[in-house]
Amino acid sequence: GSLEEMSLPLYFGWFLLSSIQDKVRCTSMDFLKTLDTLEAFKKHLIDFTGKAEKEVDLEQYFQAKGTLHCTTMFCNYGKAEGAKEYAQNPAVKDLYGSAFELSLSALFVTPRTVGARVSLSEEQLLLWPADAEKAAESAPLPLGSRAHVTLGCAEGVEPLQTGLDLLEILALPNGELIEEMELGSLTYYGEGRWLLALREPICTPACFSSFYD
Ligand code: 2AM
Repeated sequence: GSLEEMSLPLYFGWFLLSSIQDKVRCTSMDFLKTLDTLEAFKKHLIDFTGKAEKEVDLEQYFQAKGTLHCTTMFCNYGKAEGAKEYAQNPAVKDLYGSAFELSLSALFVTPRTVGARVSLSEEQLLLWPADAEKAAESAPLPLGSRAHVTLGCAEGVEPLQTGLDLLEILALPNGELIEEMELGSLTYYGEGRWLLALREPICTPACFSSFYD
């Protein structure tokens, strides 16, 4: 490709401040630890193990992937559709390198991924690609629905899956409210899909930037 194509990153996104990354990782580990012990979770273990009687250690089940971030646009060094247009968007240019406050409003777990849902502000939505939610197989979801931080993936699962899992959960009409936990209310959506809506969203400083491997 041309030099211009070469200069596009693997992805753009908000990168969580490193001191907050530890806090977010701890919160998610605590959640996994608690989830693991719930009778309701044990009842649906087969979703994770494929076998009814087998045990699962959720903390071991998921592998962490690099620095915590919320991808806005996966550019694949210019090979992804719309990458160049995104990089040329005035909002992207203007806000590149700026600090933001991200609000993590929920944690979710599926047999494939664990992640945090990010609730975007109006200004943050300026950096969100118009077609990110297109991947949803359901009726269209509101702009920004897919915004998330990947916290871990099961063996052999690509991080790309986390956003798809979130879209899938959000497209389901209503889950089964399991219990009110200290962190928030826990809902089960079938097929091993769990969502914890946080009572207090986690607010975290994050820098809008890009990543080159
Ligand atoms: P994630 O945003 O769900 O964590 C590098 O692979 C980063 O780009 C990861 O953070 C990954 O997933 C994201 N990513 C990879 N492929 C993608 C795609 N096709 N669409 C959107 N995001 C993607």
